[in-house]
Amino acid sequence: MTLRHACCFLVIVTGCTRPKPAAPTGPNVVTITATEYAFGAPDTIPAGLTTLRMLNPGREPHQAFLAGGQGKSFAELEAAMMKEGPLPEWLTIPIGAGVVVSGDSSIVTANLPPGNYLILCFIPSPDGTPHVAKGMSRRIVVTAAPAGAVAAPEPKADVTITLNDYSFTTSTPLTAGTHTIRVENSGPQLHELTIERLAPGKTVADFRQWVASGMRGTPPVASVGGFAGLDKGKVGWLTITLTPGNYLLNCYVPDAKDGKPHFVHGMVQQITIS
Ligand SMILES: [Cu+2]
Repeated sequence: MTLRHACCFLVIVTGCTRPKPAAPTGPNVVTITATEYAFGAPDTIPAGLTTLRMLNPGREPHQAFLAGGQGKSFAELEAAMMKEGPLPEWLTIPIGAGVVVSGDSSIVTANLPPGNYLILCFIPSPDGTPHVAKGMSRRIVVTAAPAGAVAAPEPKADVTITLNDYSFTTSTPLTAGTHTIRVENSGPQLHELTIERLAPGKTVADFRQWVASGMRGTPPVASVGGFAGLDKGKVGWLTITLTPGNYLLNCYVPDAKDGKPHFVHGMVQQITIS
């Protein structure tokens, strides 16, 4: 064997035995920090199964959801998200941390397709202005996963909540403690899962009455977290710790047809956690 041949041989052998890229043991973890009125986040993240760790060191409650659309520019996304009424048909929200109160945090997981996204917060300030109008919008690019990348295993869930037009279906009653909830949107449109604690003595009827009165005065509910936005046919995971009490499962997404929040169409359900 000549030296040249030996080299080729070595190259071939090395090529054959090069280990395959190791399968990730879990989702890619991305930290988003929400304050008044801005997000701290990376500019670019890879596509694939992603966990958003949302921290709120601010004073007001915040949310953080990713809004995109296939082939859409940042300018197109920004113009669409500042408009009121029904959301554009092309809009996609693959992941989002529901309302997180001051000093709290949230963990949500979902598969992120590549594209341009805005990280957004629509929670209103005490003056009624949604945070997005105060500048709470940040661009983030999700880049395509490298060829041959191995998908991370899905989180293990102990309960499934299915979102429908216009209801929630829970596979097994929620109990006190920490749960990873598998959230499935069976469509036919975008929905969300917001978990709200009812104030002592209050019921879903008080919530409806509060809405009917223009949401004035002390709200009968306080959000404890949720999965903000989930495209139809998609699945996400919400890890949350719940304490005993009366709660609402709620959806505030504006309807695709009339622009009214989904709870107006009946997508609000009272549950008791013990
Ligand atoms: Cu909904």
